[in-house]
Amino acid sequence: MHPVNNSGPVESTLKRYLLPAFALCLCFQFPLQGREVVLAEPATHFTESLPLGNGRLGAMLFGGVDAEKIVLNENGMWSGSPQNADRPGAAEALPEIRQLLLEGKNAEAEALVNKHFTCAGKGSGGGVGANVPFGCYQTLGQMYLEFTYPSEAPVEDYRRWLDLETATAHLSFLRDGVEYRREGFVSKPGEVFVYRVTASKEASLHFNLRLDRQERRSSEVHDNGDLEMYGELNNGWRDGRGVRYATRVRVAATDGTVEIKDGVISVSNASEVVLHLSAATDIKTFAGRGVNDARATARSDLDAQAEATYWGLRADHIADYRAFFSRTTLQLGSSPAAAEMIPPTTPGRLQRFAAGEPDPDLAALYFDFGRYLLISSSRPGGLPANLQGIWAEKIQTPWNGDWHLNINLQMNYWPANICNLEELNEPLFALIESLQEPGAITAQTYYGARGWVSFLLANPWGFTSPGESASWGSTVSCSAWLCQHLWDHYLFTGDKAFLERAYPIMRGAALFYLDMLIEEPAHGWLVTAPSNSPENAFLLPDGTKAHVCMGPTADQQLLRYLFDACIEASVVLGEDHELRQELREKRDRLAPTRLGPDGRIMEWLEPYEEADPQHRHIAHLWGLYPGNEISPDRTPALANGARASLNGRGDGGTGWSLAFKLAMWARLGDGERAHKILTSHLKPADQKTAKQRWSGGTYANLFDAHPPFQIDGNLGGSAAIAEMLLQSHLDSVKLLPALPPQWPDGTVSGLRARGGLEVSISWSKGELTEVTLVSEKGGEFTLQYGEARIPVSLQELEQSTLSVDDFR
Ligand code: FUC
Repeated sequence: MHPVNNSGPVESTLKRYLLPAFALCLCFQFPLQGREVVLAEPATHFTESLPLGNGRLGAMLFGGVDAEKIVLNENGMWSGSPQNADRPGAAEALPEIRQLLLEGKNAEAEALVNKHFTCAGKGSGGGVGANVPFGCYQTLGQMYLEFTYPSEAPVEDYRRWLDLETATAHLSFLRDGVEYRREGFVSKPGEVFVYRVTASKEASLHFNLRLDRQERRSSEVHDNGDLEMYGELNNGWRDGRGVRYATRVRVAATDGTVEIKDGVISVSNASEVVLHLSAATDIKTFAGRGVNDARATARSDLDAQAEATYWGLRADHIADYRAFFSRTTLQLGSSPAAAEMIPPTTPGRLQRFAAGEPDPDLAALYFDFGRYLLISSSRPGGLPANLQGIWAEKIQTPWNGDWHLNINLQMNYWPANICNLEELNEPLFALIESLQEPGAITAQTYYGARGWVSFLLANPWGFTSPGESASWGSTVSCSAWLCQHLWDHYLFTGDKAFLERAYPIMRGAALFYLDMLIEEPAHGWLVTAPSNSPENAFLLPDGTKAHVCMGPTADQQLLRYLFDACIEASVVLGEDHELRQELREKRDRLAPTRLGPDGRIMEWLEPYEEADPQHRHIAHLWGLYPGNEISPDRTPALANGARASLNGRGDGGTGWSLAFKLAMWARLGDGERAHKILTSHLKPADQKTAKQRWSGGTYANLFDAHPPFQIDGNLGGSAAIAEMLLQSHLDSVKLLPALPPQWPDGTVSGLRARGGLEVSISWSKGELTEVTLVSEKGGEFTLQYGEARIPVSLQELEQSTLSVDDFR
């Protein structure tokens, strides 16, 4: 065993503080960069607003001087309702579909899938489902504050910023010598949005406040001065009676005069106003939480804070938030571009970075912004972060703001474990759990199979049926992909109690695939059928375009992972001896990942030509990331194939596609190429011109552009940056596996590696200087830096520091 500098066990209560403290020491080496998203103008669009959230309740602040618009969100704002969308008798079509596939008649098979093997009813409504039973995640509404000022003098020193260290949004400006300030946060402990407006001179604040929503709203002014807006969303059926919501705002403190008339709260002659806003819906979350009476809850949430002071609420909020945020820090050195700019606005930095000016700290800011977004949009007991997290400005959110299961939802949760935010997985796990029951009916109806399955679309109403079009809705491996998160969480945490909960879900998913696999004639391999390779089309030898196929590579990799995971889990838990044999036998017969004649990874069982060679989806490289069957270390030929595939697909793409490519280049150990993709990922996206193009980029407020805004690219981006610094998907903990030359000096603290390790690394001139490990449960680990591998043995809660010399 290599000698290491063990500093002995640490108290578990101290553990959470130890690594941030370590990081703080290193900040003397690298001056701490502010963690702020900064803008110098009011927002004209929500992609310039400052988003706040406590996982459930959200707000986006626009910062207008005369009119402040705050878009409100609550993550239960879902139209739609439960429905049975499984197509009766679908299984009768299965033999013919399969026969056509076996005969190579994919286009004919696809026609049958479209006719008999899609969902019944309107499905997602073509992604525009606000008024069909599938439903749509939608905005709660808007709060407007319309100000009048004692002076019309010009506005000076306007600045607004989102402080990621405290999850607070700020705005300040001067007018006629008076300093006006606004500050807001959404408190998890207090379950309210708190907004404070001040002026440095007495009696200078005057505004009217109102609530609004595009549809389905009623308002009421209450005797105690509260303003309430409430309503009922469309359930998608004739009676239209769906989720009920309410939001309520109260002037909690002011030294001014408050009047309420005609649905408007008027505040005048104040120097300080504190507002509290609550919101509730009567939806039930997958964790079984929810309220029966949204209006009563909105009121009681405000009443519960009646005695709370602004500073008390603020302190509790910051403590709650920092318990997550401060677990990890990343410093990538100073940023000349940022330092020169006064004020250093975020859109300005994005522009200068795109123009080629180095700004390593921008990557660190982006990394932190993703962690911020996950903490603010996914909390235990709530619903999972959707396509826009919790932030939606319209009734009809793009793609219904739902949970897409062929990359998007999973990508949202990529940072959870590696970025030390493991509890935030809980809403995802609760969703997966909830899919078993409806998914078992889907499995039976379409395949006559045991177990459960879910296809691409998920909503709060238990939708597990295929989508309404074969081209995207027939991917059959989405539930396997979900299960990867269960097993990987166990690998990260070693939490056996969690595995006991997760294994039956994984097992149910595996049973479905065990029953539905068929043998393909050319090699006798077992393959899924029918399915497709996420959203890509291929050309048949006669030039016909088709999507539906058997055994797309993505499915095969996902099933191999799932079967392996179930085999291992059943060993850990000492269960299912017989099933394990069946899994082993069928696992070994799954079609392997292969190289095509052109040296790329084959996306399909046949070396078809892609209809769109630069298609954004790259799930046939899933085995490289987030899976682990392709790696430069163990399968160098396949890794070369993956490289060729990525080169073929090109370095462009939608936001999430760029994040995916970033993670893949990190896994290929190519820091320089990863940095190139990151540069594309961070290129400024223009709300006005980029709308129709699928070109990726980053908006002024750092929201990821698909376009439109889609949060997966943010969250996947953070995970991929972490993956450039630390990897643990094979048999070692790899330090700085894809460090780009643009980040010569830096520190990262509190990342997590599989096996319950917390890892902090510092480096200088592109070389590791020190690594500190804290082991949660103890164990044997192999640390790898470059080619050097050293074994490390740690006791429970033991901390150990190694220097670069230990690797020489
Ligand atoms: C899938 C992707 C799109 C988009 C949508 C929400 O359909 O192919 O790019 O991310 O989900």
